[in-house]
Amino acid sequence: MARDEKGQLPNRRQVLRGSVAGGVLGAGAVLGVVPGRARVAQAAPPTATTPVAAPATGHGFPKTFAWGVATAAYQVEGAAYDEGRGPSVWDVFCKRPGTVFEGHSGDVACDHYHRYKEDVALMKRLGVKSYRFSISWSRVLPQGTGAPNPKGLDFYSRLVDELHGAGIQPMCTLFHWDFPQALYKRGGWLNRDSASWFGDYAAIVADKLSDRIKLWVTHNEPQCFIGMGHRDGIHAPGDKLKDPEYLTAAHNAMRAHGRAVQALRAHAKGSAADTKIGYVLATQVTQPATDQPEDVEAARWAIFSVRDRNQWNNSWWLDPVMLGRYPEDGLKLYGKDMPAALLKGTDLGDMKQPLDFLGLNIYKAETWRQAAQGGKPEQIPVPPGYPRSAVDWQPITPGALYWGPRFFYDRYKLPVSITENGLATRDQVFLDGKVHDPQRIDYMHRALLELGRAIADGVPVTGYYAWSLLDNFEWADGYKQRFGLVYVDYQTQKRIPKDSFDWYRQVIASSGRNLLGRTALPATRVTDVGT
Ligand code: BGP
Repeated sequence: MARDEKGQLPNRRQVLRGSVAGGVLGAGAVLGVVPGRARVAQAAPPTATTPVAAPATGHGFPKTFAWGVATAAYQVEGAAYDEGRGPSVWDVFCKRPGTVFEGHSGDVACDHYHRYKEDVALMKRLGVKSYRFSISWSRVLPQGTGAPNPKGLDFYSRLVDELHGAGIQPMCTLFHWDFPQALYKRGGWLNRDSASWFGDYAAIVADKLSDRIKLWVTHNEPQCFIGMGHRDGIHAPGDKLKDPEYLTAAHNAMRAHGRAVQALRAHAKGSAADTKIGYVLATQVTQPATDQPEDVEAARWAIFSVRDRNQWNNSWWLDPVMLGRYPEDGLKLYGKDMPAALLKGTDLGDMKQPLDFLGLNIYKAETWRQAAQGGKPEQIPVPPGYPRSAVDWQPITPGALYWGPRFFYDRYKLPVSITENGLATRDQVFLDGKVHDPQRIDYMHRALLELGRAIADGVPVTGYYAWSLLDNFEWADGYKQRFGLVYVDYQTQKRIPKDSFDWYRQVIASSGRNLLGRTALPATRVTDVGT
């Protein structure tokens, strides 16, 4: 596995750092929040940024809640060379030796391009209300700009029709990392024109599909495609830019987001009020070690501070887009490495376009507390043996689904949608022909209980999209990691719904009500050792 410059495992989602805090947490316990224990809003006086707690019902999923599943084009479509699709940076990256686990690529993936009807039928059986998918930019525009490829656009048109036929609302992500190779050759995100390239692409997609798509996302996780792709070099296109260039690429990606929002609003058909546009972050969530207000504020400080020169912070990627400014601590940290030109002109205003929701991809949380009185916030490390998924960066921390939505809503005041949440496991087909994945069920159960609690405490959450519908091409991990509710045999393309598929089907059918009282969460706070 690739290691970073310090010789450590790559910090995919900021794997919790540091040494063990002796005995603060039993290894089998899970960092999270215990329903029924004192809630923060009860323990602490509400502050200007803290929503006042609604009476705790333990469940808050509204009738309109978008129970969903998510995928992304390069991870599931395959058909990489079919019907006029142009190459993306991922096609090229995968062919470079040593980049992706065992040389895997998305050439075939789940063959969703040819099997989309079967996959939509699976979603219908699952009962999801919404499906989040992404469009391959280079399938629609093989050169990234210029003449569209009608066959590429038609594929998405047929997919959207199929979804509507199944009563499933599409949520379309314009960009989920597969940047057109032709535009990369023209400078990629370092080229200021990248903003208008992306805006023009958004307009073409809106012209074709906005009569049937009302939910839009511009970028998925800019931290990953810019940070991991252009700074760490462990994702496509595999560049290792120095900070000034890395910050320029990030800046242009956020300008592109602004352009795309403008283009979507200008080209969307139907009533403007029906068009809902969001931006999706790879969130780095923190949760407080206890309900005490000082720990809550330590966690809040940590979630929005820019402390290290890497992409794993939230506010560098959100403040410009939501508030029209870069965070002060980040500007101080980068100093002269932040090109002064980026702060001049109208760029920041252009990035800040009105949005309808903030998309949060939430997989885990760090735990923070205030040290001794007058001390600084500090992170509590994950103890040895702590529960983890099959990926290094994912300790099991369900409290992320409470504190993440709450902190992000407090700061940006936008409704949030959980655009991804899920667990990687090493699934297999058992002797009985089924795929049993109790860990995924337990993970999602805990996560949804916490999310329901956030809603009950007043955070507007519009939907939850499980990552993922299908096992798929997990980027540099290839097909090693399985995140799906449906198992995919990549040799035969046979789909086998896992146990979690049936479990989620029942959750959706009951609008989340059957989550109640099923299990009491085990003691999960760092202060609850020994239970
Ligand atoms: C998110 C991506 C998804 C998916 C998921 C799983 O960052 O938006 O595309 O890949 O993470 O994580 P990973 O593939 O990095 O293990």
